[in-house]
Amino acid sequence: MEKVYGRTAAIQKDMVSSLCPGCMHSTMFKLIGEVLEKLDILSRTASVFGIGCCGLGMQYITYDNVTAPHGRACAVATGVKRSTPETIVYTYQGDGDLASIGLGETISAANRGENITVIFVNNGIYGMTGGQMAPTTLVGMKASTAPGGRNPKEHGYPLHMCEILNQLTAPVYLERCTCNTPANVIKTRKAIEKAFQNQIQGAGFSMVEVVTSCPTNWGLDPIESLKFLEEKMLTEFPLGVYRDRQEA
Ligand SMILES: Cc1ncc(C[n+]2csc(CCOP(=O)(O)OP(=O)(O)O)c2C)c(N)n1
Ligand code: SF4
Repeated sequence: MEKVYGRTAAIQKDMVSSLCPGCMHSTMFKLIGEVLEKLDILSRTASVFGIGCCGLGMQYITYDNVTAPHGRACAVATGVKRSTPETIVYTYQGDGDLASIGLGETISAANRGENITVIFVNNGIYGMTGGQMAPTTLVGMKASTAPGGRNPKEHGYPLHMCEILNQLTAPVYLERCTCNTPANVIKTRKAIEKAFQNQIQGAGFSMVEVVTSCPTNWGLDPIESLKFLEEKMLTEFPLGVYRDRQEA
C-alpha cells in the first residue's frame, strides 16, 4: 500500500504526549519537525527552547537542543549562531518567555538582525506555572494574578509582538498564524518553512508568531477554546504577514 503520510523523524517514536488535550504545542512540535525534515537540515539544527510548557518540546525531539534560562532564548540562539554559523538555530518560546521577561532579548536580537528563526507561541497566558497574566493576556481575560480580568488601568494593554518588531529596520520576516483549522495549520507550516529558508539563505531575523490555546488555564474545554481563540484572540491579534523583505 502506498504510504501517504509518515511520522516525522524529528519526533521520538515512543513518546506519549504529556501536553493537555487541545494544547497546540504538540501540533507545533510536529510542524517544525516536518519542515526540518523537508529542508533536510535535521542533522544541523539546534533548537533553543524557552521555559514553560513550550520547553517540554525538548522531551520529544530527536535533534539537538539547548534550553535557555527563562526569556533568554534569543540571546542563547545568537551565541549558537555566531559561534557555529553552519548550525540552523531556532527559538521556541511562549508569551511569558518571549514578551515578558525576554522582551529585551527579543527586541535586541531582532534589531541586530540576527540570522535566526524565532517561533513565538502566543497562548495569552503563562501555561506551565498556572495561568498568571502574560503580556498578551486580553483585556478582561481572567488570570490567576488578575482574578477580576485584565484591567488596562492597572495592567496595561496586550502587547503585539509582530507589530512592535515591525517598527525595527532589521527583521526580514514577521508573520502571525494560528492552528485552529487544517487550512491554518498548513499556512503555519508554510510560514515556518519560509522562516527557516530565510536563515539558510543568510537573510536575517525571522519570527513566526502562532496564536494558540491553553484550554487548561483558560478554564475551557478544547472545543470552547477554539471558539475563544477564533472570536477573541484573533480579533486582538490579527493574522497576516507583517513584513516580508524577501518578497520585495
Ligand atoms: C527567571 C525565571 N522566572 C520565572 C520562572 C518561572 N516560570 C517557569 S515557566 C513560566 C511561564 C511560562 O509561560 P509561557 O512563557 O507563556 O509559556 P507556556 O507555559 O505558556 O508555554 C514561569 C514564569 C523561571 N523558571 N525562571
Ligand atoms: S497548561 Fe496550557 S500550554 Fe501547558 S500543556 Fe496544558 S494547555 Fe498546553
